This record gives sequence, structure tokens and C-alpha cells, in this order.
Amino acid sequence: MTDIKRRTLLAGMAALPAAACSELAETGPVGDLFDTAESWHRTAHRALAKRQALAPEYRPDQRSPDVKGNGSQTVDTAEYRAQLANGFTDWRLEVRGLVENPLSLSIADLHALPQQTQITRHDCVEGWSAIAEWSGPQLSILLDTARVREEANFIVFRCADRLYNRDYYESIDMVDAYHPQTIIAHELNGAPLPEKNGAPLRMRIERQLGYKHAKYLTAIEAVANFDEIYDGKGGFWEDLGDYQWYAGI
Ligand SMILES: Nc1nc2c(c(=O)[nH]1)N[C@H]1C(S)=C(S)[C@@H](COP(=O)(O)O)O[C@H]1N2
Ligand SMILES: [Mo]
Repeated sequence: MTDIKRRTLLAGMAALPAAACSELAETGPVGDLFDTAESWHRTAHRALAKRQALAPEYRPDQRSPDVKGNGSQTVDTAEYRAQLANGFTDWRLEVRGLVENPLSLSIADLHALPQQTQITRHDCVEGWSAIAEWSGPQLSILLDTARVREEANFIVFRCADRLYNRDYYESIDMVDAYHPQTIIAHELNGAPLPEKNGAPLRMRIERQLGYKHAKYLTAIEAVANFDEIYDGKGGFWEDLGDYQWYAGI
């Protein structure tokens, strides 16, 4: 609840002796105020509950034969080639920005965390989907370990690749960041993430469309707003004006 809503609700209640509440709350102006705050709270709670709902999960036999590579299918640098050739032993994932305890993690560090496996459907805004099994630690574990500061409102994902001469990046709010199915995937269908699907690390944000699922992940950044980040709209496609920031499904 916002401070203004809370104050409005409390002021409405304090204006009356307790005994008068039940009669007046039905009809008078105080009742209207109380009803408004009540229904606001109910609506907000329902909206939040909807955002926190789980995405459907599928059986192994429902998996698609392949998940095609879309957008970038590799990172076109000598450094990435070298990393791919040596099994990404030098890849680092940073957790930084508005956090008390910045992290720099290797792929082995991510393997050492509790793992989650989920079979979900990827929906691309271009009109195709694919069901696949993804594994990796929950983003919430990293955020809790890094201790995200109170001022942070969004989580930004930085990627190694460029598309149309721009760095790919995306962002989500804290509801999706702490959603239990939001994971940093290092495996697809039980094997290390293929190059075309974002090796060695990519996001799975199961309540959002495909373009939010950042591939070739290099850093996770907690921010208050997007003012300092590229064109300030919170993502690669958003900056281009092609797709909306909120891509909930
Ligand atoms: N770094 C990066 N992440 C990305 C993209 C990209 O081009 N670069 N494309 C996005 C889009 S539009 C989709 S649909 C999915 C595609 O994931 P896939 O290649 O595993 O099918 O990745 C998303 N994440
Ligand atoms: Mo997409």
C-alpha cells in the first residue's frame, strides 16, 4: 500500500468512534472513503496475485523437437569464440548496481547453487512458441545473496551480443525478478545451453514474452530507473520503439 493510501484509510477510520463505524460505514461519506480504500486494496491485491501466478508446466513428452535460435544466434567476437571453445570456464556473471554485496560468479558457482528445472512454453512476439526444459538457479537466490537495496525498482540484464549495432539488454520489475520460475538457465533439455539459445547463460522469465529472456547474459544490475541506460526505455526493443516494456503473458 502507498503511504497516501494508508494515510487516507487510517484518517477515515480515526475520524469516528469505533461504535459508530458499523452504522456509518454503510452510507455516509466516511463509508465511501473506506469502501474506496477497501476496493483499491482488493483490486491491487488481485492484480499482484495474478502477476505472481505460476506459468503452466508441461510433461517431458510434450517438449518440442527443437528450440530455434531467434534474434542473435551467437556473439560475434573472438573472445566469445575462445570462451565457447574452452567450455566457458572464464565466463563471469556479475550482480551489481543497487546491491550491498556485488557478486562475480563463474558457471561453476552457479552450478553450486540449488537448481530448478521447469518445462515451460516460450512465446515469441513474432508468433511462434516452443516447449522446453530449462535448468538453473532462481534469480531470487542471487538477488538475496547480493542484498538488493531498498531504492532498486528494476533488474536489468546485460548481454554479450549486439544486434543492429546495439548492445542487447532487457529489464523486469521486482515482481518478475522474485517470481519463483524466474531462473538463470544454463541447461536446455538436460544439456548445456546451445550457442544459438544463449550459451552459457540466459534468463527464463516465464510470465513474459520471449524478448525479455536475455541470452548471453553477462550481468544482472539492480536500478532505480532507466535514465542512464541507453535510450532510457528499459530494453533493446523498447528503445527501438518496436515492443512494449511490459510483456506479460
Ligand atoms: N541477448 C539476446 N537475448 C535475446 C535475443 C537476442 O537477440 N539477444 N532475442 C530475444 C527474442 S526476440 C527471443 S524470442 C528469444 C529467443 O530465444 P531462443 O533463441 O532460445 O529461441 O531470445 C530473446 N533474448
Ligand atoms: Mo522473440
